Amino acid sequence: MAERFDRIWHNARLATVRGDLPDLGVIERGVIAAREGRIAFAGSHSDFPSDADAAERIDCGGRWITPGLVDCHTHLVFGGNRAHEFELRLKGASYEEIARAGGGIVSTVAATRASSEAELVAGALPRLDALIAEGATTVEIKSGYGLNTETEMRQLSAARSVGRNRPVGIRTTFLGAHALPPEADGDKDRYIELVCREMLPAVVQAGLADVVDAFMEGIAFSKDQTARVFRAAKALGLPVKLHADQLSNLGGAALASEFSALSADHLEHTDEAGVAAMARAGTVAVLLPGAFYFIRETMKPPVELFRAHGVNMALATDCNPGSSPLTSLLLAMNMGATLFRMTVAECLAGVTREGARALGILGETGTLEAGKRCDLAIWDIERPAELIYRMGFNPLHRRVWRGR
Ligand code: DI6
Ligand code: FE
Repeated sequence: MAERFDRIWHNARLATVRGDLPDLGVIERGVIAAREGRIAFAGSHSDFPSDADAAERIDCGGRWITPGLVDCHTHLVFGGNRAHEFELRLKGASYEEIARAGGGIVSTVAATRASSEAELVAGALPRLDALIAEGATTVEIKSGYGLNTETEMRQLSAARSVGRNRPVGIRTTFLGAHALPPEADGDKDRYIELVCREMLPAVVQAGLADVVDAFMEGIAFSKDQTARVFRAAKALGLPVKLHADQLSNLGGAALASEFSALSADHLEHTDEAGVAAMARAGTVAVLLPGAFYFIRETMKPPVELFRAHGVNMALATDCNPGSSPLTSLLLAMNMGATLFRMTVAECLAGVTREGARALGILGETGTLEAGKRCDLAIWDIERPAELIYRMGFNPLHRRVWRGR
């Protein structure tokens, strides 16, 4: 009996991004076959059964297929925006002056607290649509603009809701330890207590978070405070990740590794000891060139050291209203190459396989392999480098999410 599939894509070139194949794991005359939303076959035309049967056959006309893209670090759900603050900064105002005048992260917290869940969803959908239009099939969304139990939960609930409104996989991350809310009166320890004792258990109880994140930085939380959040997360059975060493080297990469974090993110100021710790723990380095560009950072993440120590690198948008109002993974790849000197293969793996690894879902998506969800991006290009080299151009032909 001929093998039966729901859908077959043939006459395609595959960049499988499989970890066991060199570079992009290219298969020149490739076929993908899907059954019940999963990849049943991804390989060479010559290995595909010639009598295979399918409800639908799609001739890709020689186009390239990559895994659907994964944006593994976003703050996509928030109230308002900070365009006005951007204008003030262009006129010479400093970040501090703006913060003192009620701007900065606190203004986004105020706008988020003042937004209903429906308003948060309505604001986030156009940003999510921009990512989807470029082939994203999985997007991570963090809380962290509520900073009280009720609003953190509303933000996460809105994140889950945008996922029900669009054909895309959403992973949610609780980032209660993002900043100190104004009502905390400068008492960071007391706020962290609230995060660990009240917010985190409530969020977990409601099933609203897949992972726990924190912002470890001079302007945010200390190593000790971050460790308290991580211990609370581990006690509740959740994996962790960290905004680490973005503006200064406080040993964030090493702390994240101590807790076997899925990823440590930003990492502009990480030193070799931090990189070595990440390598030992298998923690992914999530690089965020949009934030590097937008805040005009000059310190680059230690890409050479990540390579030398065998630390996997992901790329993401860090979409947020303050430091990276970016909704393009294609542009994030271009910036990863241009600003950080990542190779084409590293950039593409960064928004597919490594993004999935950074979310702990590499078994489900991120490469073209039998058994994984059939999440594909089909591109009108002649070679994969085109995805990275052009700026502001979208060559997506079709996107496939779970086989459709
Ligand atoms: N790092 C950042 O760059 C953003 N958050 C973080 O942890 C800034 C967020 C904002 O300014 O709204
Ligand atoms: Fe971030």
